[in-house]
Amino acid sequence: MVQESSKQALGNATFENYVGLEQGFSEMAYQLSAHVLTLGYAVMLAALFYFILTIKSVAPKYRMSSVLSVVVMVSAFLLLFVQRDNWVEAFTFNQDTGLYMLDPNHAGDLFNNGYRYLNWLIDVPMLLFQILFVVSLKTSSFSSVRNQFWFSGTLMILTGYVGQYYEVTNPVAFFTWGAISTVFFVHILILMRKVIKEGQQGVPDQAAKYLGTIWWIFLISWMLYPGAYLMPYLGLFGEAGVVGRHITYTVADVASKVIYGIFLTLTAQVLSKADGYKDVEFDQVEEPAKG
Ligand code: RET
Repeated sequence: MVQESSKQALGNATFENYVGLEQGFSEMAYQLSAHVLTLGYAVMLAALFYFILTIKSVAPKYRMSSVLSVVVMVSAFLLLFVQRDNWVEAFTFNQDTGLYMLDPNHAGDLFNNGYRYLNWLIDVPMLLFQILFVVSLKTSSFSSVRNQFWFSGTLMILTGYVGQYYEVTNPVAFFTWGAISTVFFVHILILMRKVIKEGQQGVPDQAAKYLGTIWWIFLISWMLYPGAYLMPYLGLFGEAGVVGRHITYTVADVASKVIYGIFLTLTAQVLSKADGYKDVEFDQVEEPAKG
């Protein structure tokens, strides 16, 4: 699917670079990619304020969930900022073709999604631990679930990180590493389902409902990442695939980090109220002064 001469020039580079060298990106595809990457880090910064400003709306025992969201927002903001920079630096406008292209004599970095994978090494364990500070486990042990989340989360990403280097040059290595990564992913899904089911027992209806929504947000958004990994094999080896990957990652990032975190905050607010917690800043305003 790619020219042999490009393989010699680009080696293990990801398919974005092959498309940039052989086909180029139209103005729309290039700008849309840059804008989607920018939207990603803008959302992380906005959501950072949400998680800081709502921290006192939940009882102290649930606040670690907000703290972990803050950690995730800061690390995702920085990474997505760098990722966007990497995109605009890698391709330059070519006046002869009217397209943004990879210059064969290009001196800087090629485009690479590796920053994302390394960011996930921080964010995936944080996102998995986060829910353990909101739900009360009935039969499973907190430390055992935490360690399994950490183990499988880390190995899922490291194996995927190795695999993504082979997406153009060595499909066998690409799919083998991808399959190993998927084993850890399935383990995480099973564990998360169990955590949510246990968390739904004995809590107010509204909290159980929110936890049900969290399961679907989690399942769908996390499945988008392997979808983006497979993008060059989905019949989209061209600018549509490149733009499609940026959009997929951004939707997945916003859902798996921000929307998931907001629903955990909402769940913790319901549980806090049920525990008799009153938010000093908001609740006093709502209730008229007595006397
Ligand atoms: C990889 C490699 C191919 C197989 C599978 C993968 C799964 C990745 C996932 C990533 C989730 C990332 C999140 C980041 C948030 O910051 C590594 C792409 C199954 C599920 C939630």
